[in-house]
Amino acid sequence: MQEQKIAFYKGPAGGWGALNSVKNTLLHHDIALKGAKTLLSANQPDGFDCPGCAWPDRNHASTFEFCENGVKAVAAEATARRAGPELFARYSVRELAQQSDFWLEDQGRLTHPMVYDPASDHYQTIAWDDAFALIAQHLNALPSPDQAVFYTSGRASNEAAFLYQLFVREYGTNNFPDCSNMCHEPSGSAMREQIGVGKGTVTLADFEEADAIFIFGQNPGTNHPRMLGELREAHKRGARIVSFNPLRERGLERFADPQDKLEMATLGSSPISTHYFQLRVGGDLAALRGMLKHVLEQEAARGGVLDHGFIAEHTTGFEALAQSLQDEDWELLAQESGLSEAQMRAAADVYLGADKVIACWGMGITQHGHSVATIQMIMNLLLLRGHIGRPGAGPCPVRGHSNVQGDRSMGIWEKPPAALLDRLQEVYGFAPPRAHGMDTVEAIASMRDGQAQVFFALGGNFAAATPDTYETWKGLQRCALTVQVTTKLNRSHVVHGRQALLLPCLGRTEIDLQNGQPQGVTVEDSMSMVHLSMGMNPPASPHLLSEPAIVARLAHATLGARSRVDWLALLGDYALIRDEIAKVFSDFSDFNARVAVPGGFRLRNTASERIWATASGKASFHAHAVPVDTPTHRARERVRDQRVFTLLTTRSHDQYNTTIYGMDDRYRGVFGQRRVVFIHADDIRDLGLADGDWVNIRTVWDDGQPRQVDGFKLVAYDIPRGNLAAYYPETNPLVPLSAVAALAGTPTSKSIPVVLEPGQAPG
Ligand SMILES: Nc1nc2c(c(=O)[nH]1)N[C@H]1C(S)=C(S)[C@@H](COP(=O)(O)OP(=O)(O)OC[C@H]3O[C@@H](n4cnc5c(=O)[nH]c(N)nc54)[C@H](O)[C@@H]3O)O[C@H]1N2
Ligand SMILES: Nc1nc2c(c(=O)[nH]1)N[C@H]1C(S)=C(S)[C@@H](COP(=O)(O)OP(=O)(O)OC[C@H]3O[C@@H](n4cnc5c(=O)[nH]c(N)nc54)[C@H](O)[C@@H]3O)O[C@H]1N2
Ligand SMILES: [Mo]
Repeated sequence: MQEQKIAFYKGPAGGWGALNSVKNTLLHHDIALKGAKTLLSANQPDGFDCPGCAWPDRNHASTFEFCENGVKAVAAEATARRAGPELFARYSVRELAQQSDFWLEDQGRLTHPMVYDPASDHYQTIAWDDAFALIAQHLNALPSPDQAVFYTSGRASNEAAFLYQLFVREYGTNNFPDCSNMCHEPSGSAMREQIGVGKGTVTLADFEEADAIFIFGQNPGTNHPRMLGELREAHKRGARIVSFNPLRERGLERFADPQDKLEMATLGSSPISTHYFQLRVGGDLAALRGMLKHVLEQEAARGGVLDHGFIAEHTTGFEALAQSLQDEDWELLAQESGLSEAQMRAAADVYLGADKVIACWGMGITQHGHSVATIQMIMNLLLLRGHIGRPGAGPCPVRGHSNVQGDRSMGIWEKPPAALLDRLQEVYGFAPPRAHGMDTVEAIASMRDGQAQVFFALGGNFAAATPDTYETWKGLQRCALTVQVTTKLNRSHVVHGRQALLLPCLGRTEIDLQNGQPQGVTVEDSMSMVHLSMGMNPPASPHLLSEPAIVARLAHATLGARSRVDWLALLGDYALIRDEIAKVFSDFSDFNARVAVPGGFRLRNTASERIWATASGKASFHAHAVPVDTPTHRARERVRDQRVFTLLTTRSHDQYNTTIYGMDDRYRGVFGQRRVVFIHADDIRDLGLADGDWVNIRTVWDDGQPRQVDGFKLVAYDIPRGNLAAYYPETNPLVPLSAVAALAGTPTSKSIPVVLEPGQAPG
């Protein structure tokens, strides 16, 4: 077993640490030269799109952009390890369920379609056609199509996602819970209302021009490493980089580019952030109110601060916002944000000193009860000086999964706009269901309550990624059938319905042959660039099907002659699927020709042209008060005899969401372990405990249901008092199903009210 230690990390993000980690990854997966070739093709014009994250690529230039966590993602898929029928013969599902998430993933790629056999409690092989027939039989037997749930994880290609939503809507439901519900849903909700578009407006070219970049609640050193390259260049040009984060994240402080020979030879590194505001968890809204107040005060004092022309021509709601800030109380803002009045004013001065401002944000903003309001405050800040729809400026929600934005563009949405449904009806002649479907949290409740009966997942790991783990498990286990389209073994395969199928698919790095011709798929990155992705490795097994093939064959099996779509014909050539996409979505007109250009094309974004697709035809300011009645506030009212903390759950450096690559979190100094909880040293002392002691973590919630995880080690850390941080997914049992963001339904995984009690090392 690996040594467990806590050792403060002194090096920069990137650098030799990253190269060393890559070497170990390749060794572990037994990837030699083949791996090198694979890696060099990531994000290249004729290669595949890196499945790591949604950060865009620099012009698909000829040099390989080094990204440690991209390498881990690609290597995990290209691994030489296999989880074939022998594995399932050897272990019963009960035995598999006792293994760790790390162990399950580490068995390697699935090779055959498998069906659960209740008599032996083993998965057994099944022929593809029999698998599709079984699903079709279940779907067609349901009293209502709304009793089936179709989950999507954001790695699915545009082609797979388009066919999927078409099939499911022709079948008769809008039940499309997806990973976006747990991720950037609040960004979409906030921005659509405000600027008429639920996506960011900036491109990489804007990063070259910005003179201030604000980063709220995001850890790019781990989750979007290639973003550090942009930030480093911006810093070198003299741009201000302002981070808001309760934790001191190494990747936001210093970075060494492994491709910079001088930096590597001299052990040098570049600073990233010029300003670091270590605010309280959930304190961003208060901090933003402070910044806005300072901006308005400066306008009153010296004038010429606001972009009055922009405000008058392009916006509504300014007066109400100004009014609400007038009597705002600095003391309240300081108390709720954890920043002093001087710090909030200093942050606002950076904003005022810049002509071109970009604001980025991630999960530290979206996974709170008041996330939509916080995002609207970020947008307010940008709008005050017209930082949208001009070069070098704009909002930049940094998406997670590599095609999560594309999946939404393709119609994977439980609340489809009427225009999309009208168009589907026009093009295909069936009547799509009009009622909104269930999001992730609603789908869990429905399964748990015995209503939804069939759960189908196009990728992802529903059993581990979702909140209130045991509620989710009850739900999945109550289903008549669960189906997982997937590349590797995970928790969702061992927590299953009465009948269960594992359908193994090609990964994005693999060659996809249809009719003997290699097929490419398309993806859309976080900046609305759409491009082609061609796999180049031989498939992990000859029995795999592509995701489009699985969806099309399932649609054919389920809908048969009653379908208006010739599913199998579409499958023969993915260019035909793209023609269908172009028919339904005008933004994708001439799709095949436009995507044939290396690097692809950018989807139109009306807000970046200062055209506002909102009800009023203008962009809007929204005044939001500081929340003083959050779950933590309420828990502190109720629990007087114990200290109530706000727990944030986050990713380590060695994981991809629920996929655990390793047990280290290098930049935070944690090695060989994951059951740790970061806490301020004074809070440890006040609890009467010591650094390294074991604790149990218990949620304080109002439904009487116990939620607790046991055996976490206290790690004294640079984090505000009253706040805790621990890793996801181990802490998901703590997130109540009913704890969701207002107007977005996103689980509030970054603000869980909890108490700590002395515990023991896990046995
Ligand atoms: N290697 C790797 N890459 C990934 C992923 C991965 O797991 N591994 N996941 C992908 C996915 S799906 C996503 S969505 C993205 C996620 O990427 P991120 O958005 O970076 O998500 P987290 O790791 O959850 O980190 C959130 C950051 O927000 C901070 N934070 C927490 N609470 C608050 C708060 O209240 N206010 C502020 N200002 N900050 C806060 C945390 O300290 C942490 O630095 O990354 C994508 N890329
Ligand atoms: N507590 C807490 N919970 C969270 C979060 C948090 O920060 N804290 N973050 C949330 C966020 S932002 C997200 S996006 C969700 C993630 O939720 P999901 O997207 O559901 O989870 P992943 O872990 O990304 O899914 C990994 C699985 O996808 C499968 N897979 C990998 N590649 C492919 C492929 O090419 N095709 C197919 N079909 N399958 C593939 C593999 O079997 C792998 O086990 O989790 C959310 N949950
Ligand atoms: Mo995500």
